Amino acid sequence: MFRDRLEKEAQMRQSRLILALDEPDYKKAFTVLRKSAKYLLAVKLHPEMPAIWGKKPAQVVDKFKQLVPFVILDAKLADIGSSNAFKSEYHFLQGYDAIICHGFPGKESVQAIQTVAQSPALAINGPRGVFLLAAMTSPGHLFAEATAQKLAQMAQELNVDGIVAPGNQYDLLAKIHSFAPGIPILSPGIGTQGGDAKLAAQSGTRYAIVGRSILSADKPGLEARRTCQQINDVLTV
Ligand code: O7E
Repeated sequence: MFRDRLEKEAQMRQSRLILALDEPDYKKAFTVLRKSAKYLLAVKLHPEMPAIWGKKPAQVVDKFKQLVPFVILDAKLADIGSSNAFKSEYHFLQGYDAIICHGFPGKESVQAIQTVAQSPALAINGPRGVFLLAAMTSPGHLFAEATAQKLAQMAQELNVDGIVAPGNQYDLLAKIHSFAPGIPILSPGIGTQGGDAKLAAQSGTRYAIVGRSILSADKPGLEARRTCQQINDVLTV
């Protein structure tokens, strides 16, 4: 499974840090990536970023993969199965290693992406990954605990590669972890959105997704190293 590749690489690289490269200036984005790459397991991109940078997605993915093992697409797919299937196929063909999707359209919609991710043509170098979002970091989000519980249980049942859950809401995070103990959690919300890497890791986060606190640091490499170390202090790598 993709999550085994992710875990193996995390241990080899001694990093569980994923950089959210939300920077519209390509030159700046690439400089931050270059300076922090040594401390990163992956980069997370929104689907719009290559176009914002005036580049083709496959070109961006190829270039970034010379610096980090994985490029994850934050597509937050939330459609019916047949649409999720062709959208995810398009994205995987650009070289992305894993895709993030919503679970609220139902099991079949997530399974449609998993089927594409595991198809022999795409999984030639190992299966691609599917991460399911169970709750969000944003203030006033509508993922009540009961909803997050259902989404986490769905993630466990479908045996997805990971769950996305908020690194700035430790109680909810811990509950999601308890509802799907077998599925690793990837957490945004650390740094600028108030979450603390150590507390998140203690509450169930296995991989941290961090953007602005690294992107806006005077020394992004040092900030990436610091965040990477904070997570490693809690989780043995
Ligand atoms: O706050 P930052 O700058 O560290 O960036 C966080 C990133 O995580 C940013 O790209 C945002 O779009 C994303 N994110 C959240 O902030 N909250 C969520 O609940 C979910 C995500 C996300 O990445 O979803 C898929 C992983």
